[in-house]
Amino acid sequence: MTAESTTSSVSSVGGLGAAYADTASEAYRAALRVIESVEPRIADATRKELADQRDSLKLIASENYASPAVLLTMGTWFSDKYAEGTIGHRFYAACQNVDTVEAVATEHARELFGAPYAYAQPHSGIDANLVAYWAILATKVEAPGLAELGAKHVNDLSEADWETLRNKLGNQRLLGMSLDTGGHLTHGFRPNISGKMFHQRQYGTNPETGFVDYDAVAALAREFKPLVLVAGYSAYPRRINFAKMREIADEVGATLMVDMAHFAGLVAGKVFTGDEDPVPHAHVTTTTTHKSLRGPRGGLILATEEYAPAVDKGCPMVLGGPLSHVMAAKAVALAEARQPEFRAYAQSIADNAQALADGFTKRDAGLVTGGTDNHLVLLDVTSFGLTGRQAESALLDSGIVTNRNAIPADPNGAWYTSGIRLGTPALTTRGFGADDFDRVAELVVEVLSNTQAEGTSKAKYKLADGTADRVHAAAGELLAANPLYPGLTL
Ligand code: DSN
Repeated sequence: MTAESTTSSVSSVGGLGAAYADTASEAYRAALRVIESVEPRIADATRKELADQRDSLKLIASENYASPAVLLTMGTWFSDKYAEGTIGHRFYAACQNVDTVEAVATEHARELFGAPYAYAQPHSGIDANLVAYWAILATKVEAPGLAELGAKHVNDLSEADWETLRNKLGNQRLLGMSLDTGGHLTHGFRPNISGKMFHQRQYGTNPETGFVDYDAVAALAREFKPLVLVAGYSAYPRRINFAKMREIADEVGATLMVDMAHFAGLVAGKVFTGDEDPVPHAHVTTTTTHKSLRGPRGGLILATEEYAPAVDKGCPMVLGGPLSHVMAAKAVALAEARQPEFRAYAQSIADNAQALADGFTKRDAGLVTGGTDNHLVLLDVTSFGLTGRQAESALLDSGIVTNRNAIPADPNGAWYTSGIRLGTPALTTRGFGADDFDRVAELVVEVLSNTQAEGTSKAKYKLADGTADRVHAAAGELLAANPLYPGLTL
């Protein structure tokens, strides 16, 4: 695909391009005038946030730019409505329009991902994962426990029987990917609630290659016998074979839960298909909607018929009242993701990540696993003599927004780290192509090569004079050629 075709197909979706600029400008100017009349500091911060986002190379792998259609949908009176319960079955009156919103969002989600069931209420990815865990516990532990005790509902149990069942619910096992090899903190990391509510074990990656070793995962699963096997990642630069993960889960009688938050856009855009598409293989799939999927900040769950009834009770089981204004924006974003242009966008995310990885490799910058085949790269900055914290700060001084991230067996721990995670979804939305990402790699290497750690500090650093200004100016050229919300003026 040429850079030109990428740009036009990406920018035609949901008003990201110039065609909608006048209408969006009018809407935002009016909104800012109203906000200004009540709290001018918030109007100012809102204007400044757009200016800052326009003026920096956003490489945070979990961020993106939603369309004005998605953003505008969030600013409505749906925010004022309580709607605990689910479609057609609410604990509040007058939810007829929320029912429409939730029905449209879940219909788009089911059709986009080919899932039997979708749940659009989770407020975030962590909420989605908590609902999923409790839905699995409800299906696999609570329901059979009730049947064994001859009861239909937990409220029918005696104190003693309820205590027995509660102990069973709190005595289950979860196996997920470790944080330092790319897993997420909700996948059984001890400081997170997932590591406290389950007995947990963590699988890692092969220390030589950095890749997931399915035989090692299977061996651990056979020994540990988890109720839940979690697959998915937030900092692993490779694809996962979900068919193999399902085989492992089936062999040990586990439920396979996949957290596809980072790569949902690549699934929606059919870059990940077959064994790499989690939805046909997982019992329950969770995601956020704001990363590569390019929607509003929130969560979403897909499930098989077996788990659907328990997931559907996510509110009030785990969640507070649904954010109906955000569910409405999820519906709009999912409608956008069903357009053919979104497939071109998703393919460009992956092509651009490849170009970014190649750009680092040819400049001798070390990447965890030696490259990427998804939307992110994990740069090992120890070869520059830096911690992730120093590298992140020096890049930020130069107009390049990244986040520090642990690498496998990180000697600097999860706070200072030894890595920088860089993703392509946001700049691909702006229209960046492969040549632009090669230049991004060049600029990142230029900054890191001109940064020195100060003494033994893991945080302090010195950037050679002139580097920040020079790189910021070079980044400005790339940004000007690929404007964010072209034509939108406040
Ligand atoms: N915080 C998100 C990320 O940056 O990957 C995941 O929750």
